[in-house]
Amino acid sequence: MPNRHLTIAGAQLGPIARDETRASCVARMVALLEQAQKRGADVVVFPELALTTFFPRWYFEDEADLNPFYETAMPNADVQPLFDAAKAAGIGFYLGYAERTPEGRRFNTSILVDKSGEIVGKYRKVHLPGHSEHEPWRPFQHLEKRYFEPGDLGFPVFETMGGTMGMAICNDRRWPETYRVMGLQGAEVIMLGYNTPTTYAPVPQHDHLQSFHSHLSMQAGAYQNGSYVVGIAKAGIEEGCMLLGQSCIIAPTGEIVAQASTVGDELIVATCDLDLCKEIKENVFDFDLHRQPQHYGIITEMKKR
Ligand code: ING
Repeated sequence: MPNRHLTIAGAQLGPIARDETRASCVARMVALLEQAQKRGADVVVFPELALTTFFPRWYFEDEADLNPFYETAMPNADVQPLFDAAKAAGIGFYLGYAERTPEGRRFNTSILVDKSGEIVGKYRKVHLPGHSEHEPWRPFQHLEKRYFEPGDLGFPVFETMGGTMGMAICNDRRWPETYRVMGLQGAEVIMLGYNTPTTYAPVPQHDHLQSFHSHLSMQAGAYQNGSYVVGIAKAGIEEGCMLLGQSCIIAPTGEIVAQASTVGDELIVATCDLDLCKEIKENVFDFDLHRQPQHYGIITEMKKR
C-alpha cells in the first residue's frame, strides 16, 4: 500500500481594508487557488476571518455597524465564485469567516470543503482572546469576546481527502488542549488561520516574540500529537495595525517544511506524507502505551486553581 501523500497549500492573505468588498477578497483567494492548482495542491488553507478586515480591532456602539461583517449563509453569493473555482479545480479548502446564525448567535467560524465542493466540516473558535468592553487605553481594540461566543462544536475531526483532518482558529493554536483533543481523535492534519497583531497592548515587552510564540505553539502541537499543522496568516499593515505573517506548514516531527516570507498574498506549498504521522503516534507519543490520564483530571475539572 503506497503512502498517502497530500499536497497542502497555504494561502496567506495580505491586508483586507475595512471598505474592501467580499468580491475583492474572493477574487484574491481565487487567484491563490489557481496558483495552488498549478502547483498540484489537493487542499488550500485560507486565514481566519478571510472575507473581511479584522473588525474586532474597533469598538462598535451600534450593532447595525457590526452586522455587515458576518455571513448569514455559507456558501452565499459573495463566496460562490471560490466554491465554484475550487470544485472546478478539484481542490478542497479551509475558510475562516464570521458566522451569524438565524437565531442571531455569532461565532468566529471555519469550514472544511472537500474536492467535490461539499462542506464536510465546521468549527467554531473556542478560545476567544482579548476583552469584551471598550478599552480606550489600547491603541486598537481586540473585542472578540464581545463580537463572538465561544465555539459550541468542540474540536471535531473529519475523515476526508484521504486523511483525518482537524481545524482550529488563531488563539486556539496557543492552547495545548486544542491539539491534544484532536490528537486523541487521530488528527493527521490540523488546519488553522490566524490574525495576530504584532503589538499585544497588555505586554508590549513580548512584541518581538510574536513570531517565536506562534511557531513555538504550532510546532509543539504538531510534534506532541504526531500531526501536520498548517498555520496561515492574514498579514501586513491592515488599517494601521501590523499583523504577523510567517504562515507555515509543520510536519509531525515539529519541523517547519514551508514558510511564507512576505506579509502579502503569498502561497506556500508542501507535499505531506500522512503516513509519517505514525512515526510519532506509534513511538514517542504512543498515547495508548505512555499516557496516564488518571493523573490528568485537573486539566478538565477547573479553569485554574
Ligand atoms: N489573535 C491573536 C492570537 O492569539 C493574540 C491574539 C495576539 C494573543 C498576540 C496573544 C498574543 O494570535 C487572534 N485573533 O486570536
